[in-house]
Formats: sequence, structure tokens, C-alpha cells
Amino acid sequence: MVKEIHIPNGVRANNVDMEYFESNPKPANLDAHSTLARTFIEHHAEQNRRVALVTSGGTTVPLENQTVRFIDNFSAGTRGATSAEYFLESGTNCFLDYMMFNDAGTVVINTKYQHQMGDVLAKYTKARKENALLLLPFTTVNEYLWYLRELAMLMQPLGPKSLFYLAAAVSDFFVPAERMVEHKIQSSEEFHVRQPNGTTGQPPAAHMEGKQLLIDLDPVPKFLKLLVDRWAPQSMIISFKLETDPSILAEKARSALKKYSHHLVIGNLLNTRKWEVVFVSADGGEKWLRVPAGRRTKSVSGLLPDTPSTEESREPAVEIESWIVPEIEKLQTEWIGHGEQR
Ligand code: 9Z3
Repeated sequence: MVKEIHIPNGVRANNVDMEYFESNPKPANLDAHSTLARTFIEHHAEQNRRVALVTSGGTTVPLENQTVRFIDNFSAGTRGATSAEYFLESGTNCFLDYMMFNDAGTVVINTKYQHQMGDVLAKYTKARKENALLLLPFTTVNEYLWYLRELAMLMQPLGPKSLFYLAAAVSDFFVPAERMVEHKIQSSEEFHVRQPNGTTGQPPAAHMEGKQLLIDLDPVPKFLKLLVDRWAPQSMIISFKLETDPSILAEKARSALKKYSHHLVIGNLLNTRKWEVVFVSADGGEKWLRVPAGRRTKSVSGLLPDTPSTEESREPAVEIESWIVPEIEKLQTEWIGHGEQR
């Protein structure tokens, strides 16, 4: 039986987040993306399916309206993309592993992997056919925040069947629209001008002083708090915490969980993120997932000799996401079973 699904029109504003969303421009593609997402979510809600929002990649902070320069947060996008594959149950190996150059220098499928490649292709085709995957690109932190709010509101009717898996590396700082200069900041002193910025008369966030570029960034609003408390109160919410100093990772993860009261923080270190992660959960539990070393690293082409068999030249034996995602699925099953509300 097809259930009647009600998806709210647009997003409801409230005083705390209104400030950000009132003073920072709505992305040009938001309405088009919202329409695509609404159709996608309705389709899956009608079939009583779970829907996961997986964020992936970095978020940029433009320094100029007509952007030449921007600040970026590191992320290759692998965590999000690979996790999405496992959520779709289509993850096996990277496509590139299956390919090689033949003697004529043409890329061909390595016969050894014909079957696996066929498997991945079949699963990908199935995901596309069943409309199981919707890709919505974003670049700036402003786009990220607007899309997250919009999609969270659209996913509300799914209740605990909606999952937020926040793997994107989100900037903590940004240039508010009202302090962003219009044109490229000039480095040579003879072209220095105090550029007009908006109508507020506030000093620009980035300007030259002598030979120095000075940048004064605002903190990004606490969007996770808004997501948990207001935009997606019934959803399962998993965030990632990226650090470089191992001595503070677990503590930072615990602190985020305490602040935002969501379900789980997955902590990882920049250099070991493909090898190990720590699950920090609301009950104070701390669980490490560590994958063993696998085969030696080989060049994609297969033409270069193997690198020496040091620990650094080895790849993880499995993609760590193939362990993370089933754990999350289990947690969500419990969450749905309890029909809980925070
Ligand atoms: C992560 O920690 C991701 O696991 C990585 C993945 C970015 C390290 P790659 O894309 O790397 O595979 O190269 N994401 C960071 C999440 C983040 O920025 N969290 C914010 C925070 O903790 C808010 S959700 O404040």
C-alpha cells in the first residue's frame, strides 16, 4: 500500500539559524536540487526504505565574491564516496584496481578481475535503475549549510529511517557575505583599494596591509546543534571528527557528542584515516576499528615495478568503510526498533 507522504514545502526558519540564512545568499541551484531530492525521498518513503545522506569532500571558503582565492578544508572525498558504495551494497574494490594497460598502451580490464568488475558494474547499474543514488554537488561551506538544512527538512517525514553520515570536511570559519569583497584582492601596493563590501559598511574580511594579506574570519554557526535539535530531530546522526594530534582525538570526539547529543562520532587522524577509526558513542563507549595491512602498493598501470615492501607502501587489506557501514546499519536498525526520539 502506498502511504501518503507529506514533505514540508521549503524550510521553516527559526531565530538562531535565521541569522545565518538571512544574511548569506541562497545558492543558485538550491531550488533545483531541492526538487530532485524531494522526488527521490518521496520515491523511497513510499516504499518504506531507509535513506542515508552521505556528505563527502571538502568545503571552500571564498575570499572574494568573484572568487579567485579561497580557503579549503582537506578531504579527497574517499570516505564519503566509498561509504556510499557500501550503503548501496555495491562496494567491492576500486574500479582502477581492475584495470591495466595492455602492450599497445590501451586501458583494458584485467582478465583476472573480469568477474568482480562485472559485479560492480551490475550493482551500479541496478542502483541507477532503482533510483537508489542521487548525487548533489556542493563546493562552498555556504552551499553545504543551505543544502544540509534543506535536505534535512525534506527527510523529516522518514523519521528514524533517515540517516545523516557527515563525512565532509566542514570549515569552522567563513567569510560572511556582508564582509566579502567583490573583486580579486590585489597584492601589489599600487593597486590597493579599500573595496566596497555590501551595504553594511563593515570592514572587509580580507584586505592588504602593506605586503600582508590579512584575513579575519567569522565562526561557522553550530550547524550540528541545529541539525540535531531542529532540522532532523528523529534522524540518526553520525558525525566525523578529524584531528592530527592523536592525544586529543577521543577527547574531541567525546566533547562533540556531549555538545550536540547525537548518536555517534567517528574519530580519525589525517595520516591513518584509511587504517583506523574510533567510534565514540553516547554511552561513553570507545571502540577502535583497525584494518590489517594488505598487498603491496602497485602502480595503477601495472607497468612500474612494485614499491618496496615497507609498512608505508602497503594498503589496508580492506576498505575500512566496509567495516564502518555495517556497524552503522546495525545501530540504525536498533534506533528504528526503539522508535526513539531524542
Ligand atoms: C572526516 O573526518 C573524514 O573522515 C575525512 C575523510 C575528511 C578525514 P577523505 O575524504 O578523508 O577520505 O580524504 N571528516 C571531517 C568531518 C568534519 O569536518 N566534521 C566537523 C566537525 O567535527 C563537523 S561534522 O566539526
